[in-house]
Amino acid sequence: MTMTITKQAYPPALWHKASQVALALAAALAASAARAVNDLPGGPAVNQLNLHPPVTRIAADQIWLHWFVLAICAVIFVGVFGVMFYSIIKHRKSRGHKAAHFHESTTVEIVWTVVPLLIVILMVLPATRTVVAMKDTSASDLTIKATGVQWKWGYEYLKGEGEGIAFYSMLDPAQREMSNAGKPAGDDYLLKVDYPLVVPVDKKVRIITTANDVIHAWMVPAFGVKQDALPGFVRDTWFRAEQIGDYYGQCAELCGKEHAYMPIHVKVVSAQDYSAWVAGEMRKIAARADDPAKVWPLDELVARGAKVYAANCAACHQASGKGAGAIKPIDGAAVVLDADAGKQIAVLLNGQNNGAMPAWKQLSDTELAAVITFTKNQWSNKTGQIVQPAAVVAARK
Ligand code: HEC
Ligand SMILES: [Cu+2]
Repeated sequence: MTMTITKQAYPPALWHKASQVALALAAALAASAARAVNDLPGGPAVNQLNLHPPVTRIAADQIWLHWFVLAICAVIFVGVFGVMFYSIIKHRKSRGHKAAHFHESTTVEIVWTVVPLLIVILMVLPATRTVVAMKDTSASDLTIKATGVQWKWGYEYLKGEGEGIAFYSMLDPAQREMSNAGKPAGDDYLLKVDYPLVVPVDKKVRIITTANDVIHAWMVPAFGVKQDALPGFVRDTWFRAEQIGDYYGQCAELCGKEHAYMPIHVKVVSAQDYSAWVAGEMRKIAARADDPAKVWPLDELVARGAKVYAANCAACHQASGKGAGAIKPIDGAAVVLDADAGKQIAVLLNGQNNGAMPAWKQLSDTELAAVITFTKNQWSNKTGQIVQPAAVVAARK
């Protein structure tokens, strides 16, 4: 007996559901077609089929290997199937072909052992060179620890320019809202972070990976880098980005419900821009470390101020405090000797003479208090005055 399955064989509700799903799918497709999404430079491209454009030697080598092995596979494929179909068609029974009966052909056995071995060696040699290079994290200019945390990345600059900088890099909150609302927008959807990792161009950057909770993986396709981050272990990888730009990646190890929300954004900048960024971060660190409510003794404040002066003021006012030409001396200056410290605080916060003397707002309260106290007690300026950070805090308002 045959049974025909008709539409009525299913409960009508199911058909209804199915048609709804189909409709929703069609709507989603139409919506995604309508939404303009462009390639994200350094990130994914629309309808991307190939690997990411490489910005490191290693990534370029990987792509070369990929095509090299694929070409060998294609040649083998065509060769094997060519011989097979040729033999099947040419030597078919209907043509009266008689099968050969032989056993243990040494020649054939040697050929089918040696030829594949040669092919394997041909592929292994360049691949091994690249794998060894990928693992060689020695002699790096910069070492950064990347810690996978559910669900963000912690970065710590351990060695090299920027040592001491540390921050968390998380998905930009606006992206989260778009995702919650089901309204994706922008080419960097779910790839935008609050604080990108900043590195200099053409420098060897060693990334040490580890994790706090579960296994994550640090991956940036344009660098050809993907390294597991394991709790309780450290692993490392490296890259030397050869082009300034923004490069994107994602956690590449399923790590929980928000695995898709821990993107990686690496900003590759010029050496100068990197130094400027480091200087800015260092100032933030210094400002954070200093408690502006602290009351300092004179000698400590002067010692701290001497450093601030050497780093920021000596270039113009000279180590002697005597200035030069249009740069007024600080040694013996009325504003410095004045019993009202507020006058000098104002000069430093606002600058003077249309910026000929720059404003130093970006220094922390403690740094400003220190350098002012230093100038008030250095050279012939023996005022004995102490300016505490609290006075600078008050003057900023
Ligand atoms: C880019 C050069 C430059 C740097 C750097 C600089 N100054 Fe000046 N500073 C000047 C010039 C120029 C004047 C004189 C402005 C004027 O003509 O009134 C001046 C004036 C001053 C005065 C007022 C002197 C007076 O008699 O009016 C003080 C105080 C002072 N600087 C302190 C500092 C301190 C402290 C620093 C470091 C945090 C510093 N300056 C860094 C260029 C500089
Ligand atoms: Cu993860």
